[in-house]
Amino acid sequence: MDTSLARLQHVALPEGKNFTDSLVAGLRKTPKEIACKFFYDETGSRLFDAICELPEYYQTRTETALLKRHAGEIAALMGREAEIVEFGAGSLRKVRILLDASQDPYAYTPLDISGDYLQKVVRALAVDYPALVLRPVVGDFTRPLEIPDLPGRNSKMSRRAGFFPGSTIGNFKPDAAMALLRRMRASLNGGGLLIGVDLVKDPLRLHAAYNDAAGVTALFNKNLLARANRELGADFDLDAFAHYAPYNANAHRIEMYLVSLKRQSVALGGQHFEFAQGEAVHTEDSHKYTIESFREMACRAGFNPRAVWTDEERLFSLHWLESR
Ligand code: AVI
Repeated sequence: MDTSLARLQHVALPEGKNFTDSLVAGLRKTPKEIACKFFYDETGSRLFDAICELPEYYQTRTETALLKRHAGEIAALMGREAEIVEFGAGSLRKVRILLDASQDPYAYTPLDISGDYLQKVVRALAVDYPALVLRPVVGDFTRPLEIPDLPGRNSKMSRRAGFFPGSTIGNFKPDAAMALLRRMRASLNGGGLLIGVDLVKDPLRLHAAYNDAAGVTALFNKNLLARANRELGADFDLDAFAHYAPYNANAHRIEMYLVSLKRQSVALGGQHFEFAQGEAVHTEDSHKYTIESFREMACRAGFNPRAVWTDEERLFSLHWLESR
C-alpha cells in the first residue's frame, strides 16, 4: 500500500443545492443567471488552469511571484507546525510555495467542491510531501463550515492558517464576501488568513484578462452549458450563445454573461426555457478592490489586517489578516 495515500482523509460536507435545482431556479429568474460555483467540474477546473497560464491573465503569475518573493515572511507569520487550510484549493500549485518555505508545516487541509479533481491532485502532493498530514475535504466552502480537529490534536495544539489565493473573494458580492470572511475566521480557531485580492486598475487591462485572444475564457464560460448537456441531458446549442465579459467601472467588477445569439428554446429536465435574441444569462462577477477598500472590509469581518504585499505595477495584492 502507498503509505502517503494512507494519510488521506475525506470529510464530506453537506451538499448545497444541486446543479439541476440551481440551474432551473436560475433560468426561471429575470434576468437569468447560473451560479459561478458550477464552473468547476473536472473540465471546468482544467479550463481554469489553462486560463491561469494565459498571457492576458496576469493574476496568477503576479500572485505566484508575490508568494515566492515573500514566502519566508509569510511562513514566519503562519507559525510553526501550522495546519494550512486552503479554501477552494484547485490545482494545489500555490500551496507548494508555502510548504517549501515553512520549516515544519504539520498538516494541509485543502477544501474543494470538485471531489474527483481534488483526489487526483492530493495524491500527487502526498508523494512530494510524505511527512505532511493531508486531509482533503470535499465540500462547498461558501456554506457554513466546521472543520473538525485533526485526530490526536486539539484546537490548542494546532494553529490554523487559512489560505485563500487567486482573488476568489472577488467572485462574491461585497456583502457575501464579508459574510464569507466572517465564516472563514470562525473556522480558523483564532488563526490568520493569507488572501489574494485582485486590484482596481486600467479597465482595458481588466477587459483583456477576461476576453483572451485564444478564447479559453469563452470555453470556460460555455462549459456551464456543456456541463448541463453532459450531466442533465439539456440541449443547449453552444454555438448559439456568446461569451460576453464587460468591465463595470462603477461597481469595480468584471461581469460575465452568456448571450443568446437568437431566439431559442432549450429543454432541461422535462421543461423548456425560452431565450430572446440578445438575452444575457449572468454567470459571474469578479470584483476588484483597492488595498484600502479590502482592508476596510476585512476589519468589518473581524480581522486585523497586518502585512500587505503588492507588485511594482500594483496589479494584485496579498494580505495577511489576523483574527481579532
Ligand atoms: C476564480 N476567479 C478568481 C476567477 C476570476 O478571475 O474571477 C474566475 C475567472 N473567470 C474568468 N476568468 C477567470
